[in-house]
This record gives sequence, C-alpha cells and structure tokens, in this order.
Amino acid sequence: MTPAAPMNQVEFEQALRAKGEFYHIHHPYHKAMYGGQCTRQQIQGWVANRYYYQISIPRKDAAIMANCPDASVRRLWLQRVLDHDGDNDDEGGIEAWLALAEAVGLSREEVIDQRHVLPGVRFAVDAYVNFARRASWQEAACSSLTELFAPEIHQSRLDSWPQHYPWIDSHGYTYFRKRLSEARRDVEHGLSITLAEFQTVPEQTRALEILQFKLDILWSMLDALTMAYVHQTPPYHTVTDQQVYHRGLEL
Ligand code: AHQ
Repeated sequence: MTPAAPMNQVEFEQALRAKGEFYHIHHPYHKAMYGGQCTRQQIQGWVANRYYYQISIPRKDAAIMANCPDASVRRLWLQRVLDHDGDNDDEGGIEAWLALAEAVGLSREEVIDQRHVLPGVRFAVDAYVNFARRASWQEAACSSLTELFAPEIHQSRLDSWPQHYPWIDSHGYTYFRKRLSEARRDVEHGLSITLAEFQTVPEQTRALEILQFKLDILWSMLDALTMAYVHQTPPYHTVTDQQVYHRGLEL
C-alpha cells in the first residue's frame, strides 16, 4: 500500500536502518564464520571470492564519480577509491585483503588470478558495478548504505576469528580494522546524500528498493559460497572437479 505522505528524515533513516534485518551478518555462512564452525577451506574460499568484490569497489566508486557533476561530492567520494587502491601513505585495502589472503594460507597469485571466484559471486558483484555505471550517482550512492551495518560485521570478525582460527596470522586482520573507521565515514556521507536526494514517497520507496537490491547482492554471494564450500556442490561438480569458471572478460 503506497504511503500517503513522505517520511521525515528521522523516519526515513529509521526505515533504511531497519533493512539491517536482511544484512548478510545473518547469513548461515557468516554465522558459521564468527561462530568458529568454518573449515580452513571455507575461510579460504570466502577470502578468495571476496577479493573480486574488493577490487570491484573502487571501480564502482569511480563510476559514481564519473556520473556526478558536483565537485564537492566527488572530492569526498574520491577517498573511497584511495581507501582501496592506496595512496602515498597507505598501501590500500586491496593490498590489505591480499595480506588477509596470505594469512589464511592462500597465495597472492591464486587470489589475483581469480581462479576460485565462483560464477554466482562474479555475477552478483558485476550486477553492483553495472548498476553504479548506469544508475544516477544519487541512486548508486544510496546502494552503498549496506555499510550502515558493516562496522558490526567487521568487529565481529576481529572479536571472534583470533580465538576460533588461531592458525590465521593476525597480520591478516588489518583490513577489518581499517574498515571500522572508513565505513563509518563513508556512511556519514552516503546517508546525508540519500536523506537529501530522496524526498518524495516514490523516491523514498525507490531508495529502500535499491538498498534491498544491494542486500540481495551480499546475500547471494554467500549463497554461491554455501553451494561450493558447505554442500561441496560448486558449478559443474557433476561433470568435473576442475574450476572451469570464466575469469571475467577483462582478465
Ligand atoms: O570491505 C567492504 C567495503 O569496502 C565496502 C564498500 C561499501 C560499498 O561501497 O558498497 N560496502 C562495503 C562492504 C565491505 N565489506 C563487507 C563485509 O561484509 O566485509 C560489507 C560491505 C557492505 O556492507 O556493503
């Protein structure tokens, strides 16, 4: 039923935050990870697959900047690209993710060449990047608001992984620590844009739909990982034990 009047900013922010109910922190794969029930292979599979998400984030953010005519927004959004790609002072999140990969026993080479990236993960991540390329910069900014819930998930790893997975070198946790402050800063900017740019009932309804789209992306990535690393039924498991997946059409 279509609401009669738009929500005020407090109500709208509450409605966005209520979507946290569907955040992937509640996915069985994540609950097993911070519950200490994951095998080494399930942790490695998650790290190797999430690498594709991590290298796609700065390209997603660059697409938003390319679509945005407002220099004051681009100036702030640029920091997200540097957070991942690095700058003179900081090697960046992608390098930190590769340190996490080595800490869980993967080689840089097998992560960088994306041999473990499952089709379902790749399609979900590509859907996010392609959305950011074709949507308005405001709608793409709104889609980053799953980070409203991200500090909690990064903290849950820092709190639980060291005790459950002592075999993981603690140097690998740099990424999660980095994101605690970066995510909070990102959300401040993304939320201010969303509250300002989505004012009417149709706009606010659309914003909530965009956030659900991104929640679906995160959830679907873990569904693909569950098929492969929990049920041992990766794509083509009935015809080969090789990882024959396409490596993305840009490699
Ligand atoms: O490491 C993550 C990250 O850099 C980002 C950027 C942001 C976006 O622009 O969509 N979202 C995001 C997320 C990261 N980590 C995820 C996790 O579970 O570790 C959470 C994810 C998000 O909540 O969107």
